[in-house]
Amino acid sequence: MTTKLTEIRAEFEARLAALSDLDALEQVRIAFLGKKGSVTELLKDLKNVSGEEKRVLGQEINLLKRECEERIAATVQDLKAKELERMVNSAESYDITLPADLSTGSYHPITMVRKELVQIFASMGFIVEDYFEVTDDYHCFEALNIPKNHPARDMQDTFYLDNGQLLKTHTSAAQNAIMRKYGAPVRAIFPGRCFRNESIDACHENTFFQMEGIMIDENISISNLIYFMKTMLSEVFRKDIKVRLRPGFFPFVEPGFELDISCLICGGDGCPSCKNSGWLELCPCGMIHPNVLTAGGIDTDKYTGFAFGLGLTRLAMMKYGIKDIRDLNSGSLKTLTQFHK
Ligand code: FA5
Repeated sequence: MTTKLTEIRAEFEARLAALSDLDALEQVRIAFLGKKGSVTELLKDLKNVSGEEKRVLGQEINLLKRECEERIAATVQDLKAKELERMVNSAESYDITLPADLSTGSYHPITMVRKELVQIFASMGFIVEDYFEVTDDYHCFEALNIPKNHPARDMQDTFYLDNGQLLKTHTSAAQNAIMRKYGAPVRAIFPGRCFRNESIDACHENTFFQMEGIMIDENISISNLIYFMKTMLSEVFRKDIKVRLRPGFFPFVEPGFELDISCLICGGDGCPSCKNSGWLELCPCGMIHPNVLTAGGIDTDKYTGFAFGLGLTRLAMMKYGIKDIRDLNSGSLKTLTQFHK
């Protein structure tokens, strides 16, 4: 058996020295250490030996097995390093002078409407701000005149973190921070991702986008609000669309409105995308409540302002004729790339 052991060791070294890739190395591993490999067979044959001889041989075979394993692991590293070197030095390396392949990748429909809206509002003097997705109770509710236990909280259940923070339910959560950052006068929009713990259907998602806007200055009135909403909608849709403005309650505005558009999927007849009403709630808005201005450090004797919270995801649905909101979070390239211009 000792002679056999020496022969196997020599054969293993010879085969290792002759191979040049990982596939061949795997074959060597199977031939020596696999279920029916020669080293494994040696170990099985030990059962036919007894006493002191069995102990000594057992140690020698296990030593050979360990040697083979270590030699294989080292050869793997060696082969990988050689392959890398070959790729770096060969024609497979990048030619950075080649033109970019612009066919790969496209903007998500929500990104496309967001970019368009940013352009529209920037041209009207609005600054564009960003805000966190994780915030706290104060910014999401209390600073917006929604104290604890206020019934309006029922409309916006969210996801709470162990540290007491929460995922923002609406972009209005940024109002206070923006008022404090810029003071008055200010015109700002702030698009962002929102989260709600609610059942999803063709027009409701648990993760969706809104775009908030505020304008605070001397003598701002509902006429200014209506002007900006009309301008925004006509620029986004570039066609006449039916709009209705009706009273709406939000504790952070007074008066408050719901701005709905006639559903562009069914033409107003009613379908799952508009909950069969023919209308889609798109952009609630109103005059900022004095309590909210005060919380943001704004002098309410001098300044008034309006705010709106546009449903960006729903706007993308209407603009691109997407019947089911869930398609927008689907990650399906087949669905999402077809809107790219
Ligand atoms: C709000 O979130 C208020 N913060 C809006 C606001 C801002 C009012 C400033 C007044 C002044 P509401 O919950 O209605 O309101 O949501 C606003 C819009 O976001 C809706 O009209 C709708 O277009 C969109 N939206 C709301 N919930 C969802 C949802 N689950 N999935 C998709 N879009 C939604």
